[in-house]
Amino acid sequence: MASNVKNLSEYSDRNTGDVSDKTFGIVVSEWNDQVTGALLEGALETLKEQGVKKKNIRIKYVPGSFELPLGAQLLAQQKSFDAVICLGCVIQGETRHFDFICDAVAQGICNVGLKYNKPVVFGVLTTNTLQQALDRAGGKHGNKGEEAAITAVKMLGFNN
Ligand code: DLZ
Repeated sequence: MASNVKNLSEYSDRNTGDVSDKTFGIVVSEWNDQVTGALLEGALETLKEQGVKKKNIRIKYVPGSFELPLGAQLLAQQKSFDAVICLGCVIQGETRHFDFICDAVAQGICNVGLKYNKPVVFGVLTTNTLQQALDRAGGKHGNKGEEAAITAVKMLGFNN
């Protein structure tokens, strides 16, 4: 999955319109909260930079990434949210649990977006080690929470 473009937050300004009146739900997994807390910080900082008002952002927590799709659905079904951002971190262990969680979460989040016709962003790190996750949550590989936020902003501008 590697590419020359490493950070979505450095993508073009295409589709980044005025989101100052848009509303965002953010669902955060409590599992690996050192990482997901950093992803949340990155997402919030980016939304602020894009002009999103604090009162237009609602943060909800779920126990683990497996619960992100349901959390996302509970927000997405509300007309009051224009976009939902899901933040999680699944780290490979000794069993196949990782594969089941990652597959279910990716598919589940995708389904919510398609069902409700609104951006539901997959801001979930799926790494082999905690260090790889930290590297992507404000470390040497940037902050994927920022990228999740900019993805939501760009998708809101899709029809413009
Ligand atoms: C159980 C579990 C394990 C082993 N690992 C992770 C993980 O690395 N990241 C994560 O977000 N959640 C993990 N979980 C919890 C599951 O996502 C879920 O909360 C439980 O299986 C209960 O449904």
